Amino acid sequence: MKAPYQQTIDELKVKLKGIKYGCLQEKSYSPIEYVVGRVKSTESMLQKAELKGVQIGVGNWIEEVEQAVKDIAGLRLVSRYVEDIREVLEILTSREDFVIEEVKDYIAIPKDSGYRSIHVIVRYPTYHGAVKKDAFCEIQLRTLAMNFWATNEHELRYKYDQKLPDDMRAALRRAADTAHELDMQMGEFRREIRDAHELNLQYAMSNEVK
Ligand code: 0O2
Repeated sequence: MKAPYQQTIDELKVKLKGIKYGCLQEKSYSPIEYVVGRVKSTESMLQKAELKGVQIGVGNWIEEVEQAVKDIAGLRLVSRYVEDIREVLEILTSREDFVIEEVKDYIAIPKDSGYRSIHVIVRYPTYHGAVKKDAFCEIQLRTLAMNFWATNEHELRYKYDQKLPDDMRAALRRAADTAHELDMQMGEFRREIRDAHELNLQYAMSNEVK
């Protein structure tokens, strides 16, 4: 049952890396720093399906699991700047090799935990054996700072069996806001560098004309 999802990850990883290398070739900069992917563990998949009301082992339960859990296939695109994430989202929206089902913008409205990211749920056609199968895949778009926070918070949550103590939850929320401030500051520095670079170019060109 998981094979088409592994294939989805393998194929989309190559395609999304194509965005990175194409941009690097074209303008010596890529809005994607790196791409990672995984197929969800069976345990985590069944747990999530049960939370969403699927009765495991009853009726058409495998199909129900696949409908309920949209991140059996999961890819993550990590960028340097929030601006880059918006650019990547635009590129994904223009693609014709998958259909975007839903976009969840947890940067505009962060989760209560402080989690920030953009999730793009896509439907991707795989050809497995002689059969065509549309597989859902969740593509998470994060900055390096968002990913640093989320990776640590995820690990802590598992350590505490999903029940983080209140003081730790509050501290993690503050840390998420700090990571967001850092993203904003870095974005500002980048704009300043870009403006200075453009001024230099204009100055050099005006001197050439003289
Ligand atoms: P894992 O281990 O990453 O696979 P919904 O379908 O909207 O009812 P769902 O399916 O939970 O809700 O989707 P959502 O909210 O978009 O979250 C899916 C994934 O986003 C999670 O997968 C995490 O990877 C990540 N995520 C969401 N919220 C948080 C958060 O508060 N902290 C961290 N660190 N990650 C988060 P799973 O299933 O948790 O597990």
